[in-house]
Amino acid sequence: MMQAKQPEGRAALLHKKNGVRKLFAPASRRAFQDQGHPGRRSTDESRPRATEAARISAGERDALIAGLIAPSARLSSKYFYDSLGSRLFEAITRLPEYYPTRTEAAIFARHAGEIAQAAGTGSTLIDLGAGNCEKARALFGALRPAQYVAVDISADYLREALACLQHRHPEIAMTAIGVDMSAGLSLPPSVPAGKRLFFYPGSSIGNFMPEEAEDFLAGLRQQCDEDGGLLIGVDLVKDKSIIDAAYDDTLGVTAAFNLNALSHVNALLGSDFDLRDWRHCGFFDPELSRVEMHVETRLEVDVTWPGGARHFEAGERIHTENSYKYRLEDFSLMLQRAGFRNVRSWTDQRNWFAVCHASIR
Ligand code: AVI
Repeated sequence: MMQAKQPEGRAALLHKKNGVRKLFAPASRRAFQDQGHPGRRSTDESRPRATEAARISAGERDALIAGLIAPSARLSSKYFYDSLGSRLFEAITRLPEYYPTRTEAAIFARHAGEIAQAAGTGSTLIDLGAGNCEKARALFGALRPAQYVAVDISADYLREALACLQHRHPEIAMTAIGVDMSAGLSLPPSVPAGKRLFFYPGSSIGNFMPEEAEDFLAGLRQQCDEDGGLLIGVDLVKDKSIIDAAYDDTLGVTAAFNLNALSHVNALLGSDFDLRDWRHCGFFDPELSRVEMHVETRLEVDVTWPGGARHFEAGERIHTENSYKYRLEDFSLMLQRAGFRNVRSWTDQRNWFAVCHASIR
């Protein structure tokens, strides 16, 4: 569903769509008793209960509650990205342990010329999950896009970032689209059909289940004319200790990012998750080739929201995210199954991360 045009001018065509992400595989559960928090903390009136239950559709609310009350509780990773969550994610990207962002940036910097040769110049650069728009901005010099379309779930954050970028690059036409891409992406008619270069950096593709990832890529393929293409970053399989550290950092920023999803849910649902009752849990599962993130109760708790409630045992988890790590050969095959051709890839010296370009013809 499209929203009305925003008043801020070129950089502010915002569209919003409430989509429901397919749910992830059931989270594992384990019995756990935290010695530091014995006994049970029950809900009480002294806890803050957020009342900003306005920005959620009935369908999204139902899906959210269905996840919370499922035997293995789950929460879509889209709930990470309220305004604070987007800033916490930005902080994650600067952590010493979180290698993907700086590794990818180094690949872009080192191979910008070859990437531009493969991708061409003068295209409509469609930045999926644009965030602060920094990654695309760094490529403006090499790719020289005619138009820049920034897409992100956090519309407020995007609007700020794009307003600033438009000021610095008045020569590039810019459009912001606030949309939950996990439900699929449909671009407004103002985005030219020809010469579309989809830009999907950061290994966000890893946050889809593999079959969903392939569908998503095939959907992008459908939205390209023959002269279109895709420039995408993907995190590669590597030693577990490196990945574990990236998703459970010493400063606790990833923990804050994960737990903040519960605050966001409180604001949307009017629920009373008390963040003091929950801890962060993030680890790489080599068998499934994915990082799993969960929030886990420190003790037995009851969570309530208008019209419903859920009891959680001590040590019970809510599965909040998967982040798949690929072997480059497998990812290249996935691109081809999705309908892309001429896959070219660039990696760092340690083979930790890959940037791929693929075309249509
Ligand atoms: C956005 N996405 C690619 C990040 C990732 O690495 O899967 C999200 C994230 N979750 C924890 N840290 C970062």
